[in-house]
Amino acid sequence: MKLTIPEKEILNPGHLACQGCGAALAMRYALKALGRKTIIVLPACCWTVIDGPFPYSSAGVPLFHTAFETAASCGAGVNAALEVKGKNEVTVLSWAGDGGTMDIGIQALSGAAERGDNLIYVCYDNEAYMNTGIQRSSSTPHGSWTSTTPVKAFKKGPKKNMIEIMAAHKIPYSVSASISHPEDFIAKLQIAKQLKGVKFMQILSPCPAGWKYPSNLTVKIAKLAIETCIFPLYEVKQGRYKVKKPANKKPVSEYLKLQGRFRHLTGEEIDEIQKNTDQVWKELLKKEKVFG
Ligand SMILES: Cc1ncc(C[n+]2csc(CCOP(=O)(O)OP(=O)(O)O)c2C)c(N)n1
Ligand code: SF4
Repeated sequence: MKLTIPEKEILNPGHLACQGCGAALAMRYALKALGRKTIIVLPACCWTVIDGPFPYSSAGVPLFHTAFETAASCGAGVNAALEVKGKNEVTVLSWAGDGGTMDIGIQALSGAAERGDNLIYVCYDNEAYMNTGIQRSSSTPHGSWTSTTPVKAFKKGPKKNMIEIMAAHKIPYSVSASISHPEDFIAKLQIAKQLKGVKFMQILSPCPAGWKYPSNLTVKIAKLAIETCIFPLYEVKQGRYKVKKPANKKPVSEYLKLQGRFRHLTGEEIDEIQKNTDQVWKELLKKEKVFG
């Protein structure tokens, strides 16, 4: 059988992620897309642990551990140093969780985008601060349990829309991706590699520990997120929108019911989530029509 993604493995076995970790799969695919001439800049997050202790790094490429809020500025600095040395063939990949991106790292990321620094920034989105015990982030979706939004006071309000925030900076490429769609993910990173400036990508990375589901369901859940349009797959390239439409749009309940973090939701609350999802989806399709 011919593989549809690069065969070569760069991420080594023996990493320290939980079984079924979407973020580990995301990195495996990212390295297949970008190749060995990559330097990863990593702030505090689950991936700080996943890579393993020196000298047993699993990433298979140089990896710079930096402070929580500095993934973008540190990536920009590494890239500037590479440019001075004339090493233009090396890709800098800032790789951070949703907490390190949408909350604590947003200032550095906005600054890098405004300056036009050259880097690929991937936010692996597991929708909470997983590394320190499943605290809510601004990417936690409405209705979700977390350790800081317990069942009676579950997370209220939508996820922060980081793709639109980054697109508003007029960067060349702001996109979503999913570990359930590796060809799409890899193709998007290969496009990002060719463009100058900050290229932003948010990849949905299900987390069995934090989302409370059996570890064999990771890919299924990621796929359902796309099929229900609760996490739309789309790109904004040079201001132009392109949206992937599922063949059969499924009800959000199919996505929610597999995850313990949504177990407390009533039928009415699920209907509300469905209504909001449909509204956001409609708005996105409208943007594609006008700016496609
Ligand atoms: C300034 C600062 N505050 C808090 C911490 C503690 N800390 C380390 S990892 C982490 C959670 C990271 O969450 P996220 O970025 O979403 O990545 P994930 O753990 O989900 O992979 C926190 C709060 C820190 N290292 N630095
Ligand atoms: S807590 Fe979640 S994101 Fe972190 S390593 Fe485990 S499965 Fe992956």
